[in-house]
Amino acid sequence: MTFNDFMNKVTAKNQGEPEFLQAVKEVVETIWDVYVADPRLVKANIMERIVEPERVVIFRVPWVDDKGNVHVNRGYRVQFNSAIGPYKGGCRFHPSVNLSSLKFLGFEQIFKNSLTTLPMGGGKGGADFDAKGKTEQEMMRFSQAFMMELFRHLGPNTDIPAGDIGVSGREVGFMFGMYKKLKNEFTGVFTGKGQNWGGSLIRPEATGFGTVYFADQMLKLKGESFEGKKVAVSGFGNVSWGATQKVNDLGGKVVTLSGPDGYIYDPDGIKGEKIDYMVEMRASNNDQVEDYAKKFNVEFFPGKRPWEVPVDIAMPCAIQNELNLEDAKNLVNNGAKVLCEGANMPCTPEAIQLLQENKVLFAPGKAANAGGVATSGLEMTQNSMRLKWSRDEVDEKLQTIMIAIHDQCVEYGKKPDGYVDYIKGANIAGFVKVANAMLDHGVV
Ligand code: NDP
Ligand code: 2IT
Repeated sequence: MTFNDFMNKVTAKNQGEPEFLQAVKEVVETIWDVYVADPRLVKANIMERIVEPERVVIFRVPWVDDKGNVHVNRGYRVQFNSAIGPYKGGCRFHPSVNLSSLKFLGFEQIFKNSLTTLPMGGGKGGADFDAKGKTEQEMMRFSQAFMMELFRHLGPNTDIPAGDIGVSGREVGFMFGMYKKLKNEFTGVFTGKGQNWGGSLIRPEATGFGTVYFADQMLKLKGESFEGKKVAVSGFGNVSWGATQKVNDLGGKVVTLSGPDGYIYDPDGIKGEKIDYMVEMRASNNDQVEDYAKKFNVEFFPGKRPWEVPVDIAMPCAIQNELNLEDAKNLVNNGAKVLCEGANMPCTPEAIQLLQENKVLFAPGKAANAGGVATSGLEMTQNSMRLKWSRDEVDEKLQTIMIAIHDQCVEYGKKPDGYVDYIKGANIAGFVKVANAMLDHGVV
């Protein structure tokens, strides 16, 4: 079978799932040569098996709002691959959630989790629920209703969810509480838990910190550092918040944030109380970054994305396909040197191609944002051992893991001219481990 035959078959089988097909194509085109060079993998038909989820659960989530109106949302859990460990991946509450977006996220999670060096399989879940304008009581009732079905599919050795867009510590608390009640047992079945009930220090910051540690490795390879660099960040949620803190720690300056409403430009840099304000904005369920512009008296650009601002480093940290060809052209023309994805698949394929052609160092989310799930893995380890590591211990382990991921990307992605194709490197390194585990397990 050729790569084109393979993609035609997958496309025919997954009609109406554009994000999933986008993710599959990006992975498979970079690993195809490695795959066909190993007759054991081809004989076991690993490629067709790895793009098929082991299981997808779709369920009704009925809930009652504060006025007594009954609503119904659709809940999902995609249990994609358990070859190297139990299913592991976040839950997303966002109106854009559908089977395609969760299959793309679950698929990416397989390779990301493999790269972390920890024993975690790939999964993802969520619901097409819009948190905008919801009260805390409504968030609780929805989270509980979601868990009333999902609980039966989870377990500390089966499937361990976490947060993602629209699901932060508060929602994890509501879901964990309902899980504990229904199962009548206290197990670390979620990660991103509160510090008093099994959570790991650094987990809230981990995705953003990890992305910056990864970008720092990319810069080091060029003999550079974050010191004095201007950085554009998108989003204003969990990942953007952690990334902004760590860029400051390393001597860089974050000058943008964005929301669905537009972006803000803060030439003085987002630091100190401004970073704390991000948490407030995120928790308000207000859906707009314009509040930042009003509070700190900076410029707001409605309906625009931050990639038109001249910066050295771009870190998209909001949502899939938020950075397109036109944005990539702006970044290249303005001299950006590094693009490191904090979100999952935020750049379109056309944008990535242009960035790579222009030798901008480009790191895909599955490598660069793996610090979140890696620290989830560390949370699971602490839960199993029934102890808690210090902030420094977790941070040190996170840094070691991000360096290991970077090393794997360089090992498999370095070209003869020295340019590192991080996409290729991440995909091959992530794939080889999972594919070999699938071979070992026979046809299951
Ligand atoms: P959050 O919900 O905390 O933040 C998402 C942010 O992006 C919100 O501020 C949201 O605004 C904003 N946003 C949504 N749509 C757009 C848009 N079209 N343009 C600009 N901003 C937008 O989620 P996270 O920070 O947890 O997740 C962000 C990304 O990082 C996602 O791709 C996620 O999959 C990925 N990720 C998250 C990890 C984690 O540990 N949390 C780990 C690895 C990856 P609003 O709320 O107003 O919609
Ligand atoms: O996309 C991701 O890696 C996450 N949302 C975190 C998953 C996790 O299980 O910590």
